[in-house]
Amino acid sequence: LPNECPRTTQPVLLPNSNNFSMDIRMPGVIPTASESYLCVAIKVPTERASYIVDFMPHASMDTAHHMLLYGCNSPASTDSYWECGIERGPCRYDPKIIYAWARNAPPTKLPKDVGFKVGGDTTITHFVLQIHYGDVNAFRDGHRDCSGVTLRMTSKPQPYIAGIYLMMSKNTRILPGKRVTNADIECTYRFFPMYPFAFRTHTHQLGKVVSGYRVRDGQWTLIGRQSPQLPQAFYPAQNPVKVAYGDKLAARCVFTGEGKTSVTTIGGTSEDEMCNFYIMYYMDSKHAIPYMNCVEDGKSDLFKYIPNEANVPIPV
Ligand code: IYT
Ligand code: CU
Repeated sequence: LPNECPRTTQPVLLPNSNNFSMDIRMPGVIPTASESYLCVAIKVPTERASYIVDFMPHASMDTAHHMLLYGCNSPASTDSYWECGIERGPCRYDPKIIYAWARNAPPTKLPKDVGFKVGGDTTITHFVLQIHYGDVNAFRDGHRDCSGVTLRMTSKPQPYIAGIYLMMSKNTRILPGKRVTNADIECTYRFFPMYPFAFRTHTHQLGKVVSGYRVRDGQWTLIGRQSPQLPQAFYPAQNPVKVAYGDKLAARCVFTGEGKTSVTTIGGTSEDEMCNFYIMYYMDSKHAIPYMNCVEDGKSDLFKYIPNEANVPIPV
């Protein structure tokens, strides 16, 4: 029945086990403008910690362009759903991306014994699902959208904890007409080992290719390289690297200013740009850190040695 959505549910317990599932859905919405973003929040059970071990997306391919799942302390609204584009985001502060679905991209699978920890002593008390709707003409027939994601969860502590390492540029300026502008990001890793298993790239219109590497003893090992014009999901890491204390993490976004008549800077609108390389990793639960950021500009002497593939646009 097109106008009856399964309701966003509180945890559904499976008998005699630590396992349960949470269904996070749009509550039967009709987006009114094309390219709009809608968000819905649901409380995480917080009495004790739990672990997300699998994602099962349910998205209507004809209307949902992409879905992002965030964890946060405080959703940006208490409404049953809200517009969460540029003015109001998914969370009041500090959103943490957990999952991405994009049309025509393969599903993200967590490795065995790996879970995202939420609730309990973590700062994640709510999930917020954000859906970007494309062409809303598909809603002219009056049907309602219930796209979302079902999380398979367990209260059983997992041996490895999943996390996200976000690399982003703050200072990039793309000059109009200039064929190539690189945004380079670089940080030295100073924590217990992490094991990347998936990556996601994000730019707006001007991004051509985004690549991320581990650099150790002058040797560059690719974690992932993708066109940000392809569906912006998490893709499997291209090499099974271990990132250890003292390694460098380096990322490059290649932009073009061709066809532009004004300078483009980093910002939230589609007229601005972003340069993001996300690494999804796991760490031993004994000393796991669930979120890390790197916003340092890359130093040119390191990037002199970046493999040439990082400069080669991916045809789309
Ligand atoms: C300025 C910028 O690059 N913003 C990115 C990265 C970002 C994500 C999160 C920055 C912060 C965050 O808390 I989560 I501070 C950005 O907004 N990226 C979008 C989504 O918001 C995640 C994207 O699609 O990657
Ligand atoms: Cu962006």
